[in-house]
Amino acid sequence: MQAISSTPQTVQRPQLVSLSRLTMIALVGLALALIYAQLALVRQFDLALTVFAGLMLLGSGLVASGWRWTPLVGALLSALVVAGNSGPVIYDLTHPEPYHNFAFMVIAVALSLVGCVSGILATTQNYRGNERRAPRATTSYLALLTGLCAGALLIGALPQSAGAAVSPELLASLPALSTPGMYFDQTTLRAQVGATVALRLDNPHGVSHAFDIDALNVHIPVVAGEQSLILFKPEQPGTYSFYCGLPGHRQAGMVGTLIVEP
Ligand SMILES: [Cu+2]
Repeated sequence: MQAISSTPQTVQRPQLVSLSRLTMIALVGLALALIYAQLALVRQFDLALTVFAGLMLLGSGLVASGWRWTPLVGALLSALVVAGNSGPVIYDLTHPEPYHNFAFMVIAVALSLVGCVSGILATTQNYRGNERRAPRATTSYLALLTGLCAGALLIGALPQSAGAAVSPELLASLPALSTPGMYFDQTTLRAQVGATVALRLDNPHGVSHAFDIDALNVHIPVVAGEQSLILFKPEQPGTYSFYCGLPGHRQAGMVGTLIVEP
């Protein structure tokens, strides 16, 4: 047991165990990642990201205070970032095509994992009070996690190099479909059977969107502030629904109809 006086005036705060420091590093890393997401991915003020970043810094400060239970709060906060955004997290991790978003999410999830596990272990050590150093395997686990992240980032980068490239001039000359908010600016598109459909997908909105038609196997992501090329050739006449595949966006009204005429 640790020597902690029971009189409130002379309470001795325990020294930080190594894992508490690791929890703090993960929390600060997550805060920086959220700030980065706001600057580089969303490119506009986002209240949720700002609140989460503030919470991470607050959590890190709390862990630094040295109270025994605080790493557990750090662990919960680390887990909250990912669990509270599970939809976008799963979407970004399974869609490496907007690579910037994918890479960001891989690193954020890794930091969250580190913060969560180290926070729980640090709390356990704090209450047992007989071991202050991190377990020997910590370095190996961190190295393994870094390796897994690097592998995921490398694999995620592969389809990009194989993707079709189109010049900005050509892209600019195409008719556009835009996502100015949680909607498409056109809800009806028309096409001819056997004729190639080429559209520019403009996304002036501060969040990622996508143009998806399941029946035609068309899935075109577009990150915030960017443009993408929509290119497909319908072979069957009919009415198809297009939508944005980002979690919750379809339900929010990002849907439309493609009419393919014979
Ligand atoms: Cu969307």
